[in-house]
Amino acid sequence: MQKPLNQAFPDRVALVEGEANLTYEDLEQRIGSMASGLLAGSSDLQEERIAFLLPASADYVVALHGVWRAGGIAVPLNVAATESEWEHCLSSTGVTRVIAADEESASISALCDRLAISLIIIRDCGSDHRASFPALSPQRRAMIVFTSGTTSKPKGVVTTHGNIAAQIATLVEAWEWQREDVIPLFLPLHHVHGIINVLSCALRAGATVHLMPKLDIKWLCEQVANDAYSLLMAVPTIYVKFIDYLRDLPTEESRLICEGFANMRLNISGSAACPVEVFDEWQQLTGQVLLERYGMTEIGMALSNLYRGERRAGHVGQPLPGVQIQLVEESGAVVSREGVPGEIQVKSDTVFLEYWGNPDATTAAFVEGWFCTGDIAVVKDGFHRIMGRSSIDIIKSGGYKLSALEIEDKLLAHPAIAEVAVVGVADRTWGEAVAAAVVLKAGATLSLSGLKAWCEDKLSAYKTPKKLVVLEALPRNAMGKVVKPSLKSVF
Ligand code: MCA
Ligand code: AMP
Repeated sequence: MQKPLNQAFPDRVALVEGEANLTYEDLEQRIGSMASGLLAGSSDLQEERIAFLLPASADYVVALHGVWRAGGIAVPLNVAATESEWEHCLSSTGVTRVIAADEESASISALCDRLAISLIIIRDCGSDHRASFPALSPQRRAMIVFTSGTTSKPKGVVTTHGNIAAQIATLVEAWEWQREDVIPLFLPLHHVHGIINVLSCALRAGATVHLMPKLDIKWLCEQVANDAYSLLMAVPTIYVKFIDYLRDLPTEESRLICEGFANMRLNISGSAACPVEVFDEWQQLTGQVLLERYGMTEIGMALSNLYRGERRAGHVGQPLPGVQIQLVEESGAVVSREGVPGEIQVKSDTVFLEYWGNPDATTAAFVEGWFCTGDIAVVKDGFHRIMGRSSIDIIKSGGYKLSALEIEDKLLAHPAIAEVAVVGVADRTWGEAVAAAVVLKAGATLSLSGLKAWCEDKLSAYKTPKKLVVLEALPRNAMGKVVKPSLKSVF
């Protein structure tokens, strides 16, 4: 198993944060100090769950690798989540310590007190007394990332050190990561896209990551015009935002930025379907042929268009190195010819170990060793095309996977709402936008802005409905179940 941090080029810059540069050597030092501090005299954290609430920063990287090196399980938290969302992550995984930055610590300290979890400020974590670190087998649990699904509460996806090493290795090989690469990181660091595809691949390759706590299109474009980056990885929503920004600029300014994009070696899109119009517009503007790939929190990346070879619009390509894929029809038969749709099932070292504390869900997710993704695909000329998901209750908005059931659960507590059904409706920017159909209690009224304000401390902002319709009754079938496909047309 390869080490997650490249140690062959100590003098190279690993991280750029604002004006500060951290070399691989600096980073190594800080991680050693962090791991020693966390161990505090013990020899192995023995899979203790340690969460961290840190924006994209060198501190985040130090905490992640510090926990790993000391033998703990890293639980990265969404910095923009609400207290009840954090509570679920912390309680369901038995987290014992939370590492936070000064700024974030105030927002989580009451919760930590209530749950009897110790809250440590990152600058107080390190130790000058260098410990010896445990040897970590590939089977050891390394990380828990939360993913929404067909249950109302997100599930904790456990990956091992071996899974993570395999997820990184397949991408470093397929996309030819090099130590000369420079990549901006603006994606959230509580999901695989940001953690593995960008941060971890770069640090494995000895490349440089420019960390930014938030997406800033204008600033990024200025950097691109100066040829600051060789790689870009983003969700389709971000490409739409770039396109809109570039189209609004004076021609000469836009041309300079587009040239910067053209000079990069690779632009990748994933986490949600990239519409063909976005693929085409990006190529027209920048000359870059987007490389689209397909993945999931439970499996890392599984399918990808070729770095060297055809990249087909609207398709996610072929299995990555070391990843086995089969499509399975509803009957359970494995699809044996092109053009027949089936559920994507995956077998690979990249596939997660388990849902934390949820053996039933783990068992249900596998059939004969194959992980069942719930995504339906079809193959044409060897290229996979994603056709949809088996569950209408999963919504993909701006790359985030949202559970309609989780949102319904929260909205039902609203004093004006008697019944609610949430669906995702097609949206140019977000891919799918969260839309809520409600039946109100007698005499009650409700506006979209009122609903959004009420949701503020209950749901992360990106989960709150962008559309609201009030109905006399929800469309239901003979069994009394809401007919969600017909509801979509209401919006
Ligand atoms: C922000 N808003 C959103 C979303 N993001 N609404 C719906 N869906 C979203 N994804 C809303 C906010 O609530 C706010 O609403 C308004 O947009 C502005 O918020 P802001 O934070 O300023 O927006 P932004 O910075 O432009 O964020 C958009 C974003 C972000 C950068 C596209 O959503 C993002 O980082 N998405 C990527 C998520 C990701 O990495 N997913 C990977 C998971 P209001 O104005 O009403 O308050 S999938 C994965 O990991 C698998 C393995 C895979 O295949 O990659
Ligand atoms: P998550 O559970 O947040 O990791 O999201 C994984 C899901 O995102 C997959 O199961 C797919 O439904 C979707 N997804 C990821 N990449 C793509 C893609 N390129 N095209 C379509 N859907 C995608």
